[in-house]
Amino acid sequence: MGNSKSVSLSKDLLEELKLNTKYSEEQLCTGYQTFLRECPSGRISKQQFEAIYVKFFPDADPKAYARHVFRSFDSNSDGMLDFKEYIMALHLTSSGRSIQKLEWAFNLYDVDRNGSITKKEIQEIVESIFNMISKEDQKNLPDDENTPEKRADKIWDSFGKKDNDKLTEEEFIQGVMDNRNILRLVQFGQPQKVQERLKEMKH
Ligand SMILES: [Ca+2]
Repeated sequence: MGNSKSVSLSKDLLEELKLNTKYSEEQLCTGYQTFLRECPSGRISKQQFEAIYVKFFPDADPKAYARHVFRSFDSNSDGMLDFKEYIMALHLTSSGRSIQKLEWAFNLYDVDRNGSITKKEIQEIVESIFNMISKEDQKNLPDDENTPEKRADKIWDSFGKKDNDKLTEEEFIQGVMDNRNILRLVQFGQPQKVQERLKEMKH
């Protein structure tokens, strides 16, 4: 097998990822081997990234959400993520309210990347989150948040904003820190399925 040289993660990158994520050295190293097997170029394309979501949400339509997540990590907009960005995506999309996760959530909602969030941007992301929830699960949502419109209204009201106002990053992070209910509304509540992807990489 002439081409079987194993490529390992550089020590610097490994240390950086261990420091900034919840993943162990073993998970990161085996994850890297699996990543290289599936993406031999060392980078994952938007289409491959979407395919992961499609695989884990067969009952829903996760493509729009996957595209938004991808956009929020593709800082130079070249349509590719490297291993570091990919791992950060897995890490930051899991629920929690560390500053790092909230900064990412702000970037997710700032669709046009102009540094503030409008109500329309909230609606766009909330709609993509709704597409991830199966019709069956949507039936169990409370009355005032069981459509994308209602949920976006509720979020916008919780921030104390009027329709044409804008939300800065500081206001967004402060609002979510102060109010667990906003956190629940802005996050996608089922990241476990995507997280399973990394566990799979253990083999
Ligand atoms: Ca914006």
